[in-house]
Amino acid sequence: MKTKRSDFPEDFLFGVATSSYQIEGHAFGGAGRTHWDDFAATPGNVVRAENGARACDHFHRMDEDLDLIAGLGADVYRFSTSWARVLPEGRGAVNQEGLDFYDRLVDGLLARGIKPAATLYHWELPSPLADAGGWRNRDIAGWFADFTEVLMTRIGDRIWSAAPINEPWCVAWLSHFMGLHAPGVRDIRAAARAMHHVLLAHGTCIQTMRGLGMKNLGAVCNFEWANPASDSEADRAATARYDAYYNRFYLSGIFKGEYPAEVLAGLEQHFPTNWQDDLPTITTPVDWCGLNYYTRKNIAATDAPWPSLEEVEGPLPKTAMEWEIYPEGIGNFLRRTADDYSGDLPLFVTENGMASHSGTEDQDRIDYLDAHLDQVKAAISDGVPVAGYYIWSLLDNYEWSLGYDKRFGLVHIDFDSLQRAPKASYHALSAALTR
Ligand code: IFM
Repeated sequence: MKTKRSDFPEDFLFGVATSSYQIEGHAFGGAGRTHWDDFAATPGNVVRAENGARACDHFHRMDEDLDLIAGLGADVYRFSTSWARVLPEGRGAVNQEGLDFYDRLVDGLLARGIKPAATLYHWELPSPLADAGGWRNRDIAGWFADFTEVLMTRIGDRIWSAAPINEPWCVAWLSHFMGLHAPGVRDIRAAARAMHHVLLAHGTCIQTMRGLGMKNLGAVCNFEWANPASDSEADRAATARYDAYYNRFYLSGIFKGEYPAEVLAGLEQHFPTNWQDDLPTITTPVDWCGLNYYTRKNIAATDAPWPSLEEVEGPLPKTAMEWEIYPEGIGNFLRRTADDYSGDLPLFVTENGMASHSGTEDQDRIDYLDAHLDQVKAAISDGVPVAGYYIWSLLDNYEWSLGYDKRFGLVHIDFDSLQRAPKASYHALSAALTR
């Protein structure tokens, strides 16, 4: 690997990221049913109808996995907590075994000198809350605040940083407009409501954690660089619409208390009545901003109803996800986020990485990481306050509707034996991070 820790500022943090449903094994430890279990059980939604019932069995192998993080030389571990593991019905009765699990995880990290960075929601909504309308129901902001209170009353005193929701675009658009993630809805009004409610729940969660005295609270959004498929005016306007609902909507809400004009043009009629009254909650101050970045999309205009666009295949080399490799995108987004939204607040690349078919000899992953870290370095040289970088992911894991085939891990998982095998990228990174 070309990158070295010494290329970055002394206090720059390197970490790895995972999420609960993708690694833990949701059948274990008294967790409740989630809308991902339901979505995966519905024929046609997920490759081979795979689900997270066993995943990497991190629930029983946590110590081995924490040793792998320590062996890498990582400073910080970004994990998520499952709402249904803590509150199996989403509300009411607490599963003490779930709280005990996250308590052991946090203590296990601290014992190894690794900072715990928690994300409260990474997509596994408890099924009873999905029955009650899930992200379409405004009450979710209160349900989420209650979950936050229960969880963080137990572990918040030892958490280094926390973010409410991973990738609001996926929670809202991918899941309620495109229908590709649970709950698999394809409905513009549902999507608009989910977009607004996910931001409202972000705000109530931040307020709850502040109330508990927690510090270092942020937001984690995902970004795809939007590139016009041609130079035509129509394609450029379509690209601006894509950029608005994908990349700018959530930052605009959180940092400016407004929604982009291009989004209001298509969605205002579908937002909840008096949505503007929620903006003070949505803009509750945060301490940092996290960017998840993987690829760019090439956008062309169509005659379909708003947003009247489609993605077209681009010419760049692709990962196993068929995503174009476009490292410049992360540099562009870091600069734009600081310039237009977050100012001097620390920025973190909270996810970056690739799915590869190369097995344990994954030089392609090493090259991908080097190329993206070069862009992060350049942004820092330009004065952008980037404070850390997390690789997605520590382990090969459950890649949602694509099942277990898309391997993002620095560590290979044999999904029969559950044996862990560090890949070439793990060893290269471990050497790069040596102090
Ligand atoms: O696996 C996902 C993760 O859950 C959220 N961010 C993108 C990753 C790769 O698709």
